[in-house]
Amino acid sequence: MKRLNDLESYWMPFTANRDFKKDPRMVVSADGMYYKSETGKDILDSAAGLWCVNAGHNRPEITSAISQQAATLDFAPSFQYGHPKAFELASRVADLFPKGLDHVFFTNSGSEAVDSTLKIALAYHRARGKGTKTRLIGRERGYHGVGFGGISVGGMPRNRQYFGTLLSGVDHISHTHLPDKNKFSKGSPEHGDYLADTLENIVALHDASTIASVIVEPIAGSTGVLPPPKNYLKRLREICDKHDILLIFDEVITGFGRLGKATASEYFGVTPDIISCAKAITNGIIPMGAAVVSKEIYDTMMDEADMPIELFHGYTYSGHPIASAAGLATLDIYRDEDLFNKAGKTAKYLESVIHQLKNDKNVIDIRNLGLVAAIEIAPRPGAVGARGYEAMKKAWHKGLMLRVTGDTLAFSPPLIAEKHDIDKIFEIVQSVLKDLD
Ligand code: PXG
Repeated sequence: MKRLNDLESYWMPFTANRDFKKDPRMVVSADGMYYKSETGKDILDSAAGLWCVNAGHNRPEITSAISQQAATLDFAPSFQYGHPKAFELASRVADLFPKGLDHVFFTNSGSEAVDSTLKIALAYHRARGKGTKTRLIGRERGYHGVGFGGISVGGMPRNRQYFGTLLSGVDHISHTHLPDKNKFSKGSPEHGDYLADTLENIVALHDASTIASVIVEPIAGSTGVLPPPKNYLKRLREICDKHDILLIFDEVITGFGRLGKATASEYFGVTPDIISCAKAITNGIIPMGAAVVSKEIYDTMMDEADMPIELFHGYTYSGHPIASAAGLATLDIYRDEDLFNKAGKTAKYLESVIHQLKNDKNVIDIRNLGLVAAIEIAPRPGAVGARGYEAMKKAWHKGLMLRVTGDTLAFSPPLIAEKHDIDKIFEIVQSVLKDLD
């Protein structure tokens, strides 16, 4: 007979299930910069949960907005009916995002946001009489969630290789990781802007008349924190303009302050045609994502697409009332506490602290931009990822929640982090590195 709650029933996502269940890392509460483990231990959060709790944990403003909303309007059908908070949140997001990106399509996750951007790109070209523009271009080492659209344009082999033939008509530009030239760069590396030109090769191969869009993360996160080379994104924008290709920035990680501005687009001064976002839009408290599109795209769809429904796409929970209430309360906190600017300042401190680990055991590269940073450690011969995985487990036992991807330790602390929190994170990391063979 099955025992209740023996940990077996839950199939955990992107997790070594068998190993976890032998020695679970279970959290039961959270406040500010800290989680509390099942055994009552404080666990410092160096990852804002999974890059989403930007205002820190347990914000009473958000929890009370949620409970009030739940008691007032628990659910509203998202198709053909509306409720005010979704409209209000859309206006607030449009206001924060770059000028010209002013229409918001709500989803429930980053993966759905990404797939929505791709579908909108295709529908837009078709609506404007350019229905041959159907190819979707991504980038090697890109992470765009786990939907079939996202893994097709994504470029992380293990996220693709088990899942069949994926979408057809997809191609990838080159990744931007040049460790030989750019090792231990602070911020955007010097070398590699020319890699944007690999889009020209793809245009030469397929012809621009068949290409709908290019999607990139402004700074690649899950693949190991790869800030874009200086001038790279501008160059990519120029090539897209030249060939009438939509540029999509996947800002699921960078949206809402991670680089010290509302968006990475604003930080880099490069405006795409569509942005996907999620995570910190509600401070991670409740699932929500969005595709934020240009006026040109929205107006074209309104004027040229089918009547009366212009886009045959949407989710039961698009713009859910409780997520919308959480989003509004979250954006109030970001504004009232000036958290994006605070993050920009803390980023400088983080940069100075993390690069002091340059000569620590096994460290082969350090990368950072905004409140995103990474330490890459040498893989064990024949066991890529093993050392990183052990680092994560050791960090847990020393009171630190640490994200690892392969042998890269990735840091994305909540934007409320103070200098002493950054110091503590890297004290623990240093002691973990010492203990790793
Ligand atoms: N795009 C990007 C750029 C992401 O980083 C997604 C899409 C998908 O979002 P959802 O909400 O469907 O998971 C993401 C998600 C990590 C890590 O530590 C990163 C993500 C998720 C979980 C872990 O690298 N990013």
